[in-house]
Amino acid sequence: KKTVRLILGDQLNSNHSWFKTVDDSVTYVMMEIRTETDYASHHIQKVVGIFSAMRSFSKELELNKHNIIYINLVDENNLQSFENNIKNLILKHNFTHFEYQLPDEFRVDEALKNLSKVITISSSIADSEHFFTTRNELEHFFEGKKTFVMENFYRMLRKKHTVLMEGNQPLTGKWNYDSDNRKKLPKNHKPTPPLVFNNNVSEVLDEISKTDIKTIGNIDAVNFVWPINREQSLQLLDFFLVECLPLFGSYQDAMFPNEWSLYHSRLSFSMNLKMISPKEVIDKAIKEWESRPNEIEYNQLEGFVRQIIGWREYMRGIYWLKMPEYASMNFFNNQEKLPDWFWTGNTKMNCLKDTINQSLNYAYAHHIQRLMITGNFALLAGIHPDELDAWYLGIYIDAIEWVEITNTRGMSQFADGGIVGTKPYVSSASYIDKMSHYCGSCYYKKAIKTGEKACPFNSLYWNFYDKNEEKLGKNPRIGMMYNVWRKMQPEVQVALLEQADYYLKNINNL
Ligand code: FAD
Ligand code: DLZ
Ligand code: SF4
Repeated sequence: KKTVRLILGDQLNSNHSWFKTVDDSVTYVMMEIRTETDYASHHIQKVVGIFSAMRSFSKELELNKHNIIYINLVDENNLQSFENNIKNLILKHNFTHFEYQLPDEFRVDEALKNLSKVITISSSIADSEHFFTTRNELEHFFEGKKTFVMENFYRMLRKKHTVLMEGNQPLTGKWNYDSDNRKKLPKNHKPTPPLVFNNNVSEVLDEISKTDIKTIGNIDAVNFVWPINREQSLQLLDFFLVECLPLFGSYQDAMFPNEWSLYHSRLSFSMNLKMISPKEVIDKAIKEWESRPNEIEYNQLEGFVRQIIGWREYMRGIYWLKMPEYASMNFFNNQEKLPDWFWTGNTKMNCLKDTINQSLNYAYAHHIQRLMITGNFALLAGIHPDELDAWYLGIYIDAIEWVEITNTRGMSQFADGGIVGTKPYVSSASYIDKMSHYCGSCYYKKAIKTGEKACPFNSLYWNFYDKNEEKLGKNPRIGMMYNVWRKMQPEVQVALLEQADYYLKNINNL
């Protein structure tokens, strides 16, 4: 028996049982290919980061004496797709068995299932041994239910995996600390500067530059900031635990100009590529909290654990339950194009300028920027969810479809009509001002609703509710907003709608 095992670019899990023993009859294969670089206009840091991490992983396997074939992007005999390269290798090396790990993306899953059917050798599938849940666990959990409440799924997983439990009860008796975790950053507070890695990735960048791969964003190839192997990922985790965890929850929803990561962990890239596992991240966070009882309050820890064991697993479950239909859902029937400045940051709106510029510079924005700045604006402006998915799938270093699309179409755009969220996340300037320091230095005025320099979020907000009344009016969580809207004088309503209309017609000049 001669086995070939495929490792995808987001399966860099060195603790996988595949690697426990060295078997000379097994050959691993990894490949840098155009089907993967071209399904979105990826940020250059995303392509460089993934390739660098893949190369580093393959070297590690080699050092551990595993047989490995690594196909470089520019290799002459690279056939540029999983299917064609695998077929070619089977012929060339006379492999008799093909194995792969469950992919996390629907498209790749279909492609590999299909490949297994068309090749003449046998094949088998292994689990990726990364998540707390299986693909279908969420589906079973919510069987027969009309709604999919994240909180319930999260609580079940806390119990099932005995995370922060005291018998059958949550530690402290309380499950949810969200209400403690919504503070604005004090004006003079200087957050800890983020740990960055000064990786030299010029070689990878040069090879990509030789091709016609379309990328977006900026890169410093001699000081590449992202972790590109397990060791650096663990360093980033340690840095987070020591420096950021004590304030993680408090400032989870805070935004500050030119502060691109605040107290966030930036571990999504490492976790999504499986260089580190969610279990080890959570276990270490709990240990840290136990060892520094006077410094780390429980709400900070619970806020972090809920993101990983809660939101991350939940989104994966929704993805496998709802794909492929999910990718074409458009509840509001939004049809507009993304404004040009989403690709340049060239807008006078300070919150959007800061969020987009940092996304172009670092391939990263933290959750509330993605949700309440770019996502919020796009929903208010009626942007087509396809346009937005393409943007989010390209621009962020951690963007893999299973977690990108559920957050974008679901949580942020409500395009799924309320599977992931109970109401659309939209706001006027007042929320943005409450959570950030963007408005003070903005060209637009946060308190003005119509007329010159009126903040666009204000009129677009009411325009959104007005336009979607048929779809939202009956939602009990939104009814209050409609009461406010209906109580406004007709001339005030008209002025707001005219202002919104003007901004939408001139969207590229905002
Ligand atoms: P932290 O704030 O430090 O949180 C810790 C970890 O919790 C993250 O690393 C992540 O693994 C997990 N997490 C937190 N929130 C979520 C969430 N909503 N869904 C799933 N996991 C979560 N996350 C991605 O990993 N890839 C994406 O492509 C992606 N696209 C998004 C698009 C939109 C419109 C929105 C609103 C959110 C998106 N998210 C995505 C979720 C979240 O914003 C990122 O996981 C987070 O910002 C990553 O930064 P961090 O590691 O510093 O997170
Ligand atoms: C995102 C990405 C990119 C840009 N390039 C590659 C690649 O060349 N080879 C590869 O194996 N994987 C790549 N990936 C990640 C894949 O798209 C990812 O494995 C699938 O989305 C499965 O989740
Ligand atoms: Fe953003 Fe409006 Fe505040 Fe400017 S005033 S930063 S556009 S919310």
